[in-house]
Amino acid sequence: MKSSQTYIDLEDKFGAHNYHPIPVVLAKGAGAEVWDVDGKKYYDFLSAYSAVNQGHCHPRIIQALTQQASTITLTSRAFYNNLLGDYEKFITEYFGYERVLPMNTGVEGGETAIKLCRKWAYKIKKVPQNEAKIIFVEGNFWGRTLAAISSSTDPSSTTDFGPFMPGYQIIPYDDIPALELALQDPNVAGFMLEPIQGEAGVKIPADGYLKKAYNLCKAKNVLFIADEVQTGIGRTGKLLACEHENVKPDILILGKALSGGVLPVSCVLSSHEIMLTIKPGEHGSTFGGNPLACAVATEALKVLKEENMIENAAKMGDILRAELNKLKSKYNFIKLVRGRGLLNAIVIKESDKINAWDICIKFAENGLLAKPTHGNIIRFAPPLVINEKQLLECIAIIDKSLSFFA
Ligand code: IF1
Repeated sequence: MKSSQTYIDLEDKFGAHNYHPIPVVLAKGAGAEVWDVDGKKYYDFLSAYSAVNQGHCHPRIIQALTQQASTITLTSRAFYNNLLGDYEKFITEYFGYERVLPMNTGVEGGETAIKLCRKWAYKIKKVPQNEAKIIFVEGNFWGRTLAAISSSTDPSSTTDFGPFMPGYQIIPYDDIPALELALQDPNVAGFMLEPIQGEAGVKIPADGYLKKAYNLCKAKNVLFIADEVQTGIGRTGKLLACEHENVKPDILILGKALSGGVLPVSCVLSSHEIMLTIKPGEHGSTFGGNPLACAVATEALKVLKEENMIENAAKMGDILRAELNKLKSKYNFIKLVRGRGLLNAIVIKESDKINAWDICIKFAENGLLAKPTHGNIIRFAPPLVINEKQLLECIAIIDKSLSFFA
């Protein structure tokens, strides 16, 4: 059997160096737990960046996968397949939208949303050709393509990758007056944001921000585009994070947990009016809407509701934050605890003695996997299937690990 270091060395030697992982080599997963190549067990507090909300290798999703995989996997959209129509009916009813456009990765969902918004701007809103503008907020993250990084304010995403996409305006996050000002431009077609910023460090806007922003967009005939790739599908204790403020986006982007982390599956949901502005041949993808993805996504959405994962996320999230707040009183280097449902983070007061990376290494030693973001923030986002007993075990691991730095 190869040692962990052998696998790490192979990646180091033959792979691109575009990641800096925690030095743990995972080989198996089930529910909220994963095992490394030596058989050591960990609780997964990242959930593959919220893609495995339904837990690792959920038996029903894997059953749907294997059954469909041995029947037919990919037909392309040059022909119809016998799953796509049922899936489209199912997912639109599930989220309360009229139409869906299936894609694969989250970033393609974002690209699709922006193309739809621009098309709508020219065809329906009658913005002059090539003048349509999309507003983004500072700290946004929606992937790594050139269109996505063109809206980024993070130098590690943008440096030496220019030139960038025109037609964007970036305003401060959680700032209603800034949005009001930006919306004075009649060529604004859309406002795109994450209802809770993930990559920025689980940043929750002030109460009422989403609702006010939505109403301002409506008043100016501007599309409200929600990137719920990370926040959606039960993660925050509601099916969608926008539901916390009763906002229904004009365009909704989903990805990650749409497949339970089994395959890259994403989609954009919207209305007849917006969706039908794109005509045959104007947008698509080889794998989008493939039968395997349809089978997997349908089952992933079914288990989420049938196994009450959304309610569990709300309940476990409340317990997790209550316990983390107790630890905050115990360890003065924890500056802040924040989150909703099972999308949470702690902010570390860094010093020459303490940093988030070392804390995560200690967590891993003690059997819990988490990853720092933006230096001093640690995200806590276990699969939504975690139970109370497991969660309390995790709190004990976190406590024990933090005590090492006290
Ligand atoms: C990486 C973070 C998470 C996303 C939102 C779209 C996408 C993402 C809100 C694109 C992707 C990722 C990608 C991952 C790290 C990651 C991430 F650390 F950056 F903040 F999830 F928390 N919209 N998020 O968060 O989806 O194309 O990747 O399927 O390694 O870059 P994708």
